Amino acid sequence: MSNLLNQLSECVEFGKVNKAAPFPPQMKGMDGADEITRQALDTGVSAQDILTNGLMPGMERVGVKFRENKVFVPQVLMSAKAMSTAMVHLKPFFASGEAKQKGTFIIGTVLGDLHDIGKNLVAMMLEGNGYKVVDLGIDVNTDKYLAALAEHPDATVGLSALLTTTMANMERITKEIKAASPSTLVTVGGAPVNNDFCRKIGADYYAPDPQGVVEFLNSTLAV
Ligand code: B1M
Repeated sequence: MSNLLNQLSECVEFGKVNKAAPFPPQMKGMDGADEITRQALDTGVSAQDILTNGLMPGMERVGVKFRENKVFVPQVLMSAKAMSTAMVHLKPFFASGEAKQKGTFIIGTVLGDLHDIGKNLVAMMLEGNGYKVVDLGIDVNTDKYLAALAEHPDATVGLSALLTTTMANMERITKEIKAASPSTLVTVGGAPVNNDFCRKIGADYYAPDPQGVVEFLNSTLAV
């Protein structure tokens, strides 16, 4: 069983989606996340075990390598694809409550901002690390965040901004979320954002990269 989980970690780490996938070249012809997840379920490994001890360690290694500039956006996207291919098989178990997720994270790119590549990476990395992600997309106003919070009151909220001009919206949305729901943790990120700005606008945490968000949530929320 641990052999299958190790193989699965490697599929996520190196972005091996399925047997037919030519990427990465060194794993050509080998089973990928798709086949190995099915084999693991067929041999009785629980969805929880597959997520916690197979997929998540692989995604964590990718997050660290990405932070250290040892891999780049395309590799992370392939890892996320391998991860989501595996998750298709696991979702029915999570939906049934048989397997637990670590917490819920609501994420969106703020009003006026259409950049979503970084936001998507954060979302993928969190899913890969066992969190339920509610992705509100781009150009997200306060009402949408608050509507999502009404559905998921214990969630942490993440705001992404890539434009200096939309940092003002990040500030306004953070303040409006905090006014409506003072106990909600708000994390912020994106190229023009930094720790000083985070403090100035009253957000709780600034993460420079997806792994930073994962580590923050692991240290504050994880059960
Ligand atoms: Co735009 N754009 N863009 N753009 N774009 C930038 C951001 C810009 C720096 C380019 C430049 O001029 N050099 C510049 C902003 C300048 C500024 O504000 N100071 C810019 C501009 C000006 C514009 C337009 C205004 C251009 C125009 O129309 N005149 C326009 C604005 C549209 C709008 O949003 N309203 C625009 C449009 C676009 C495209 C649509 C063409 C496209 C976006 C496509 C898409 O996202 N689907 C685009 C792109 C691709 C870029 C660049 C080239 C790349 C951005 C990117 O995806 N980077 C960018 C220049 C550059 O960065 N080289 C640029 C890769 C991504 C992985 O990084 O998003 O930083 P990033 O995410 C990182 C971290 O920031 C962090 O994690 C990620 C991984 O490390 N992170 C978080 C992000 N969100 C986080 C949230 C967190 C934590 C971490 O917690 C919640």
